[in-house]
Amino acid sequence: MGVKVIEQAAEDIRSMRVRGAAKIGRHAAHALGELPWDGTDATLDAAAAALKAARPSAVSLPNAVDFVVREAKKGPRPGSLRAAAAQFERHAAGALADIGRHGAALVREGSTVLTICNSQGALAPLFEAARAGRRFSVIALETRPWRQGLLTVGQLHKEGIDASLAVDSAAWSLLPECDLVLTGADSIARNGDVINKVGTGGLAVLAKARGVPQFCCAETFKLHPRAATGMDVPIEEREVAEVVAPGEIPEAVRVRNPVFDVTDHALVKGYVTELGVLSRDRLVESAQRQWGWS
Ligand code: RUB
Repeated sequence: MGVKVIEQAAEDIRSMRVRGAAKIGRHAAHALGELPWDGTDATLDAAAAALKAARPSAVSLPNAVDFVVREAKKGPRPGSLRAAAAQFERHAAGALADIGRHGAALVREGSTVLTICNSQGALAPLFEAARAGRRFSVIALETRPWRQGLLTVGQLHKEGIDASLAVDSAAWSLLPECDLVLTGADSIARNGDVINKVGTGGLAVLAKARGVPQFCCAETFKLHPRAATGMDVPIEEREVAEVVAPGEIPEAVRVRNPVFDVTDHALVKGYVTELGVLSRDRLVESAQRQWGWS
């Protein structure tokens, strides 16, 4: 049973039944909290390693796991594990609410916001601005191949926000109608480069060329303590079947399916975090202080 709860959580993350960087961090933390721990380092370290191996690009996963393991080992065993997991989960929920609060000021009355993929971090300011009574529109890019944009428009519609869906390649044509781009992050390197759903980096280039500011909305536990630049973060490449059905193209043709990309920090106007809307220097410094990284 002990290992089963970890194996199930790892499979949920690998299969994308649970997806989105913050959610996978929270899911892993929760699973650790459920582990009937015998109090030994070896059991906890094995569970942590299994969870961390589930997906490679979102540092929220190892950051969440490492936090829970570190705190659990400090406390009275084995009860400290559940408490550490709950602490991370509480922090993550609070951080998302704070991102909403800080980011809402960027969403102006009558404006149009473009977003990509399905990021709870990017949605939080939109929900908060709508709750404050502001009216605005959101365009969500479809986000091939998983089409997470459909989830985004569904969530926006439920909150009463005017939402449109567009294919990814329409970004250039639609950006002149937009005032702001909000994206999430799976990881943020120490130089401020953002690793997020594939298409985000190209969108940033287009937004810059169109003069539309792009902000990255992310909890500080998305900062990658070991990545100097975005190039140090492994980019997950997933199965062919996510892109084409069997028989749709000749078998000899290779299919590439990198699911994240790197946005150059120079293209990011600011980072909307639980600590406020930060410049990249403040982001790194604040995240290091918050999580005790050197
Ligand atoms: C999701 C994705 C999201 C970030 C941030 O990719 O790239 O933009 O994870 O999400 P996938 P959040 O669908 O492959 O997991 O702000 O919810 O943490």
